[in-house]
Amino acid sequence: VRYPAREPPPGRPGPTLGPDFPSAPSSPSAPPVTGMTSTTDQPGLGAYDHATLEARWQAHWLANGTFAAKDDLSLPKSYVLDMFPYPSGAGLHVGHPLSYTATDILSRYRRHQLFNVLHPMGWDSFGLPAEQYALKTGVHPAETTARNIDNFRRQLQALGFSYDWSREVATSDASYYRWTQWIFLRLYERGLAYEAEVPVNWCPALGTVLANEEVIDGKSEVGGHPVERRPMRQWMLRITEYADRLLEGLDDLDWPEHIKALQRNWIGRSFGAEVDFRVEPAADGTAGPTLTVFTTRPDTLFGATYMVIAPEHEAFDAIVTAEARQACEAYRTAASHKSDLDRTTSKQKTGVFSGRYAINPANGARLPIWVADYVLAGYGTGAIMAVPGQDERDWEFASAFDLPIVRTVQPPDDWEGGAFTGDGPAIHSGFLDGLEVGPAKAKMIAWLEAEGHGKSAVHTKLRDWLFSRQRYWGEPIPLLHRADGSIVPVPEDQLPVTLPEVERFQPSGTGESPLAVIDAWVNTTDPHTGEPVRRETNTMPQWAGSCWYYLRFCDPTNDTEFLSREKPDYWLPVDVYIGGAEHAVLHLMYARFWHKVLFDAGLLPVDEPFRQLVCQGMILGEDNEKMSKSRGNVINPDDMVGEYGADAFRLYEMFMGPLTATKPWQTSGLAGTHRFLSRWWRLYVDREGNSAVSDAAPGEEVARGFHRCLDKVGRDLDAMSFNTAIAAMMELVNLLTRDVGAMPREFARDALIMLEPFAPHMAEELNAAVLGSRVELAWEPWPAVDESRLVTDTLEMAVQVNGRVRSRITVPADVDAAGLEAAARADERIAELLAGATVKKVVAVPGRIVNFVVVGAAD
Ligand code: ANZ
Repeated sequence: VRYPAREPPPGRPGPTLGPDFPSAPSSPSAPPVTGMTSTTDQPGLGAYDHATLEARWQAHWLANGTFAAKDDLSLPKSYVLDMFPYPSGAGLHVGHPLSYTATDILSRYRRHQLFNVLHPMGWDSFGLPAEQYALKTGVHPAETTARNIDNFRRQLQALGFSYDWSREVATSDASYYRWTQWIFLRLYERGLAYEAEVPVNWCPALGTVLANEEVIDGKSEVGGHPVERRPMRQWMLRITEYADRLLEGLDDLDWPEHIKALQRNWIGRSFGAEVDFRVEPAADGTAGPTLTVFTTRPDTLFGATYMVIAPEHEAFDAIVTAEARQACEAYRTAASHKSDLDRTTSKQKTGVFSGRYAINPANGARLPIWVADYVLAGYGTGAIMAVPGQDERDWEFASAFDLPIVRTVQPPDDWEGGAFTGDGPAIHSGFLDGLEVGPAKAKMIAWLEAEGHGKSAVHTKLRDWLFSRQRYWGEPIPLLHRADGSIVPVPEDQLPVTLPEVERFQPSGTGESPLAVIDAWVNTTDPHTGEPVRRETNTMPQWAGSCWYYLRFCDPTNDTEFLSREKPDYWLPVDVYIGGAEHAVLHLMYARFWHKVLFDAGLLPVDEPFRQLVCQGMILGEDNEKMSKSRGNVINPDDMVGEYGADAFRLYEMFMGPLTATKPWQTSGLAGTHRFLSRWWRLYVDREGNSAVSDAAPGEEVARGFHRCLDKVGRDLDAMSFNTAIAAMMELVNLLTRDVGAMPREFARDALIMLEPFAPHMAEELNAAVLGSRVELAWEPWPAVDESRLVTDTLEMAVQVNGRVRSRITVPADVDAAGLEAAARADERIAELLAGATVKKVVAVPGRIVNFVVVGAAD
């Protein structure tokens, strides 16, 4: 028995089905069960009528709160979470229900395993589109958002998802963002929120700051106006302080390796050295500054042939000569129009000579210093030693500007390429010559430190998180600015700081948030002194609300604390989190960061939020292309559910292929799962609309078929292999249809429990209407597998010792070599023969031969 039957959780409702539910037809003459068409003969009295029965069960589940998680915190728990959606105006597309069906099946399965399941849903409802729509139409974002949420909820409910709707939250509700603001204050008081001047995307023509996604090729998405980078006062979150913890925490998580790799990459910790270069004195004799570079390849120092500073480097003025100034400044302005991504990915290297030289500490060579934008101000020290022999970017630059190239690592003989970035012995490198890269690095670092020219260093790519937005539709940052420039947090008992009701969402024109011009909101009094203060007018990014929604689901209606103590102790961590790989970096990183901060503040029991992560694949259009309005290949789930039913739709989405695979939609496949369900129905209901369940004892083949299927479905659910589980149920239906043409009563109810996670409406309907059960299946225990029925066919084999047959054994037909040898050794007669002998060799080929070659065998 794979699933020990447990007592049902205490406090479970007893029989729950009301009088509006069909009862069992007691005999073939009983009136036909409802939910079936009964007026015509075609498609047949008692045909599967998905629309009626799905609507009835959905209404029942909602009215009864069937899937509400229990408050009994002594039960074993399972927290199954979806990435909650942004409620867009377009409604659900078929990609959403892919992961939602997977989590729903898991949740239902876990309930059958008698876990107390938390399966919640909510809305990531702050965000740009609602605000952009408001700008165009004047409709308040709150209004559009509420409408979209209603539509999303309706669509999800029409798919029969077993969410605990009593826990629904929306990040744009003041009752929710009150606590988002409260968490911000925790970050602020821990010194993790600070103000800084940071470049933003400023569009002079629109008079507003744009989000990265509103900038396309350096122009505003709306109107195509030029966008420039301009420093503005911003709130930052010090995520870099958590870089090490965010890296280390990954090791123990049950997450896809490629997602972990993306996170590691994003954090980007590099080991190397900082090297100091003396810049030659200026023409007038003033001493030159010291230029410090960060390099991951200190072993290549002898190959440095020029240097580069980022255009924004702080020593720009001290280095650039009078003659070069004009060209360098023009270059710097041009660079301010480019994004970091453009700067680092462009193959076309650009730059301007600064007019100055620095001295290579290893060999005294004079290195020209260039200003070039492929070096970023925000990484390392903002300056590099360029080693074109070993670095591709430097090779491209040196080739473009005719700078010398010296190889300091010996490439293989057949090497024809440019920069050689691989391993090999050092050459042209003085005291490093002959050493491989690793030892050469170590030796160079020791030399730099001994000579006072540098030190070993670690740098991290991760930058602090730019946390403020100049937007209306977001959480106001709960801080107050005093006239003297100091900042006071809004006292906790004055949270939430709600958004003011306004009619206009136009940008302020100054780059500040639209909130900045609402004087009645901005001007308020200091809670401590009563003096006038100004509210912070920046709002939080959309990421803020999604950083902690999974926490709020543990205790969603608590209005005295962000969470009680015992609820997160019980529910955390999330056991399974399913969502799109597009969130691999930002959302998952930010949520982990907040989680760790709250953990450090003693507010949470565990320091990682999501134990297991699964990323679903993408659903393409029938033409194998990404679904998009412009291609006209978008499938609307409402249409599909209307025609084939929610159960068939759910089955199809899971049957398309492995959850994590990308696969094309095919409506014909949906027709196929609908046909499968109709055949399943026919095993319970005959063409007259009466029960088809057979009281005859099932034959051995049928019994084996059922238990094998049940066993496989359980194993596949454990492995989230939904498509193969469905395939097994299809085989079972084939077997039953062929052999019996009916469902044997012995398995009738268990088969419905097995089907319920996948096609819950039909399973519940057949249980109530045909089997006459007054207890719904939702929380019933998963049926026990009869192991004795799992044994596959057997095989009789002769066992030889030194080539003579000595015994015969019976083994499972699918035995492997090791199993075969073990079975042979376990045979009494063989064991006796081997006892006094030394086995020299064993030949074991299942189905062919098993022979022990021994010396000193007793006969
Ligand atoms: C010399 C060198 C020789 C380098 C060589 C690489 C290979 P990661 O691994 O990504 O950390 N670098 C340092 N600061 C930079 C900046 N602000 N903008 C652009 N590039 C910068 O990369 C570290 C390497 O990237 C550093 O090591 C430096 O080039 C460059 F054969 O120094 B290297």
